Amino acid sequence: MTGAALRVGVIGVGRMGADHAQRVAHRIANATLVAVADPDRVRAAELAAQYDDVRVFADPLDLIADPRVDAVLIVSPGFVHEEQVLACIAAGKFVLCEKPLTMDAASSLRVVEAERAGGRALIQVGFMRRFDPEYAAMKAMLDSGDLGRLLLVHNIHRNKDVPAGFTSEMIVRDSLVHEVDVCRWLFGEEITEITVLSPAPTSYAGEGVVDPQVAIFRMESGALATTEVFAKSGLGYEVRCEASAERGNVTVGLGSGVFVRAANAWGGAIPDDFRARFATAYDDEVQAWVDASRRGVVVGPSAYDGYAASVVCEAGLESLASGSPIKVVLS
Ligand code: ISE
Repeated sequence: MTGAALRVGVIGVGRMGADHAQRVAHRIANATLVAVADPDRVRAAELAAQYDDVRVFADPLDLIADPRVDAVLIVSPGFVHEEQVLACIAAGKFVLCEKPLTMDAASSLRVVEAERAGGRALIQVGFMRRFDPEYAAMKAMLDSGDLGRLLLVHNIHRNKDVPAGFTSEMIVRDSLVHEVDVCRWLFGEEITEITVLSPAPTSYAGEGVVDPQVAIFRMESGALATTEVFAKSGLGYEVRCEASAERGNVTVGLGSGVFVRAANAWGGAIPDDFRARFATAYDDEVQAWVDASRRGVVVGPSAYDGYAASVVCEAGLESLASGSPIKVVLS
């Protein structure tokens, strides 16, 4: 591509789709928001009306096929990702697909194979924590070797609340999937076994929902990682990670940036949700995607990373149902 801005179409106009549309329109260099698509055409039109010259499609496949769209940001629900990502591959368009890549291992593998068959990497998966400045600094610190070998990782992932209908399976596939990627990335190894335990549920848990959950990953080297994943913690959005290595440890997500003393209390604010906590990570992720797409390459989490996370989550769901450790087998 030449010096022209990347013409981006956004599929899905829910809260994260609207957030990404705003980002592309106002905060990302060398990109233009040119189209939005959603089966809820009215909502899509309302979003488009906030910007100049943004076309509206009810059918996402029409947006993908539009020759005036160079690259596609998929922010639709996971169960339609496979069809949409495959259409982007067929159209030869770069795509940033929000997690999960697809709903299960078999469909994620189909995506990986379709991309390979096309002979060209086109897919980045939206594991934005890799772009968060704190997570990136932790990764660099661990990779420097100064702290010795990484032995243990402890993650905390708490949502204040989740939309109605958020199931136990979604806690694994939509929330825990981030820690699956974080651990594969920090260790630079695959997860070989997953156990998902069901602690006593919060009384605010949805009907029949296992909330919170505790996941244990066994890594190839034998190292372990733990994650508390909580859908309705009630408090605020909290994501922390502590990595314990042979000669020290690194913690991110303490949120100790701004310290306030007021109203007989001291401390700082806890954000309501991930859009605020990870705003910089999302900006940097989308900018990296735009820059790479303009150069004709893919950076960041790949389709294979999305596939590996799907395999781990599928095993995690089996473990959630049985309470037993489940081996993770990648093709
Ligand atoms: C949500 O879908 C996200 O992707 C957030 O990053 C995650 O923290 C949250 O748990 C998910 O529900």
